[in-house]
Amino acid sequence: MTHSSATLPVLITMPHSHYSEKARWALDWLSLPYREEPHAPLLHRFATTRNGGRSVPVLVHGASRFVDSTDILVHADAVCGGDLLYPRDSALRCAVEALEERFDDELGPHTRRWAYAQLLPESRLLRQVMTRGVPWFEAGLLPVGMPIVLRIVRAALRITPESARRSIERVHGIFQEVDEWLNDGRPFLVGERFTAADLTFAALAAPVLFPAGCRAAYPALEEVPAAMREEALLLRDTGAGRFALRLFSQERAGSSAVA
Ligand SMILES: N[C@@H](CCC(=O)N[C@@H](CS)C(=O)NCC(=O)O)C(=O)O
Repeated sequence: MTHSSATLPVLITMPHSHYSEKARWALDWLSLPYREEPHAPLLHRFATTRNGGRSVPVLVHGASRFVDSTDILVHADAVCGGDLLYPRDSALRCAVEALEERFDDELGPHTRRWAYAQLLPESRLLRQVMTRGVPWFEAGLLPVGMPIVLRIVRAALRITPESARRSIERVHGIFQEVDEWLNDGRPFLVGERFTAADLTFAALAAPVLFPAGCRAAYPALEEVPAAMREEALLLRDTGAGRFALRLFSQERAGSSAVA
């Protein structure tokens, strides 16, 4: 597929966002060329609201705007001919959509809350990952804006030691469920091949696994607080954790992003 720069889809992201990694992975996996436009937190709102959204990712494709990661995957799959991330078979497609929604609504918010709770005291480390690839003036503003960003994140995600503990318990619960599904030896969550359900599970589990191959900006596992590192190693060593790491190593190869 050829795209002139005028029709090249633009993916608006934040460097450390796992929902952005979900959309980025889908575009890469489908080999759909796009240009990524990463923004620093808070400043991302100038780009997203201009395009009718709030959160990242947002995909701008010609005259169309997709302001939710699932809508981006569905659109990209259709543009590439369909029956790729979403099976054409309606029963299989329903199963994929149900799992994607479940991971979007439960797994994503809980991995994010727990990861932020561990990293909020590590302001320097967070600033490094939050500015990777963003415009220079946004990177320059973030040191000044960091205290307010951290305060907003803590309030918006209702982060307390107690809520962080509940979130990691919920993550363990979902991992256990996925372990049980995989126990029958199935290679993927739905059907015989990689789908949006697998991709969504692995991308949204990334903040607790730090997988090799993940293109969201994360600190190296050696740099994070010891308690976070130990939890990540524990989760990596579960059936669901190993499954997510395998998906990153087998299904997250090339990038179709255009510089
Ligand atoms: N349902 C949305 C959730 C996206 C989301 O929560 N994005 C976060 C980053 S991981 C965000 O942009 N938060 C800041 C904001 O809402 O302005 C999707 O799937 O795209």
